[in-house]
Amino acid sequence: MSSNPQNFVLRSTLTSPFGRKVRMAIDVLGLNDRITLVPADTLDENDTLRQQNPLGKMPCLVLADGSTIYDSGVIIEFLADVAGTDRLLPASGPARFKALTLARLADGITEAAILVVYEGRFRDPGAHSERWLAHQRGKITRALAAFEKSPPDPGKTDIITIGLACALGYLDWRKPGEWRQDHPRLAAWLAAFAKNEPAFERTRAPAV
Ligand SMILES: N[C@@H](CCC(=O)N[C@@H](CS)C(=O)NCC(=O)O)C(=O)O
Repeated sequence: MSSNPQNFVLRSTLTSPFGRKVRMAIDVLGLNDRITLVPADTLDENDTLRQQNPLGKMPCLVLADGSTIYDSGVIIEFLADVAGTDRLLPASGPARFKALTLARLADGITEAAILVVYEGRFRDPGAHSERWLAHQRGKITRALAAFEKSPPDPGKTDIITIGLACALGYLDWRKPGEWRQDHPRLAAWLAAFAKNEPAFERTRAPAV
């Protein structure tokens, strides 16, 4: 490790599920001392987030030279590289691409859940599109079914389990739809994972 390690700024709220993925990775990789969390407001057009990430999305990692890295999966790969480990993602080969694909599947649950939540947040109640909501809920249901059929190892913390735990944590928190009843293996998986990986509880959004 370099004698003068670089520090970083993470733009994210404590409530962002994608931000939680990165905060979990930071914790697991032992990088807490090198990262300062600076909250972002995605709705504020004057927030520098929009210069740091033209998409205006968090999380966004700001390096010492002002350059930025996004999105959450890329940030996690970068931080694992900084920490000099491939424990979160195999370095190469079929296992790497299998892991990246499953990690994207988990992220897709969060993405669809966010769109369901945003429908309620951005549109007036009378303007909600049930068709659109059902379309997003279908993605969540199918992805949950895939993980229910074949849950990852709850004893392992990696890019898949971090993403899946944050997705399920977000479903529990924002409740875009009930998931526990129809996915008992996944509910048991989350409990086992949370027991094994304390970073999950440590990164839980604070109660409001
Ligand atoms: N694919 C992105 C998704 C990030 C994302 O959707 N973040 C949400 C907050 S959890 C956001 O910034 N939403 C504001 C917006 O979409 O304008 C990632 O993995 O980082």
